[in-house]
Amino acid sequence: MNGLYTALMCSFDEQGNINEKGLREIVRYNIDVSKVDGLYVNGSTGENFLISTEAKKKIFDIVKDEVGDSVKLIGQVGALNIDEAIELAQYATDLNYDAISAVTPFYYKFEFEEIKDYYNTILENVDNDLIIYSIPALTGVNMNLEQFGELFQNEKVIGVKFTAPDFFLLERLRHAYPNKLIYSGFDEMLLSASVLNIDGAIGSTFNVNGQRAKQIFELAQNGQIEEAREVQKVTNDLIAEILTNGLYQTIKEILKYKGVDAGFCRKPMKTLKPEGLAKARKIAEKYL
Ligand code: NGF
Repeated sequence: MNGLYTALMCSFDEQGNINEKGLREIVRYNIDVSKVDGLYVNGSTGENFLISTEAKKKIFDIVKDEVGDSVKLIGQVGALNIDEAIELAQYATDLNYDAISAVTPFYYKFEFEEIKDYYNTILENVDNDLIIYSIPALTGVNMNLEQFGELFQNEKVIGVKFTAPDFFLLERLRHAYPNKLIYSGFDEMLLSASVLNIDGAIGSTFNVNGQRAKQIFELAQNGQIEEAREVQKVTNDLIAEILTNGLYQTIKEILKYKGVDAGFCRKPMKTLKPEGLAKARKIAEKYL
């Protein structure tokens, strides 16, 4: 399960329906061009929290059908409705997803014991391994070293997608849990996380910048830090421009520039105006 995983985008039409052809093209681009090691399906980048349970299942189906066993698949199933999370966990498992992942429950300020119960309940109902999806900036859920340790006591919790700029905690986790998988979640911090000996990374910008991300990770693993720093610098120039123009919308426009039918984002995400579209094209021409 080591390596680089694209947090997969989904192609939607202007009404917000899944564009199956476009989704298959995004998958192929990631595998054939970016050559990532795996896909993280129905995460934030997949606009998971904006779509129905049926749509999530359909995306799991299409991606598995397109990928077969060629790369690893992690299915994000986390939901505030725990029955939905279990249903999706079972669904992805039946499709032979290599692991499931679940975002920490958010919105209500859950106590840690409730969060632990959420993960253990999902895992009691499914025969698969789970990766915790920790993204405090979006969920408001901050867990400390001891709390991660408590979640890791469940053997089926095999790791964490660590999307936070807390390198002290990341280093402590790596040191304390050498046998758990740690994936970095912020693409702009990939090198900094890689030198701490993470097992891989999961990122949205890998949809278009996967080759550079792989270089950063591999160079860092080989101790070629100067070279990795240069690639991270270009990557961060790219990410900075993407972020100022609209993260997911711009990645989709770059994919379109590359000939991939990446479609639109679902409401309430905005549609880029002509200036934004022109800017996205300029970014694509400059970096990709
Ligand atoms: O998009 C976000 C939201 N984070 C992603 C990634 O952590 C999300 C990150 O790649 C993800 O993996 C998922 O789809 O579940 C950023 O987009 C990137 O570093 C640019 O800031 O924060």
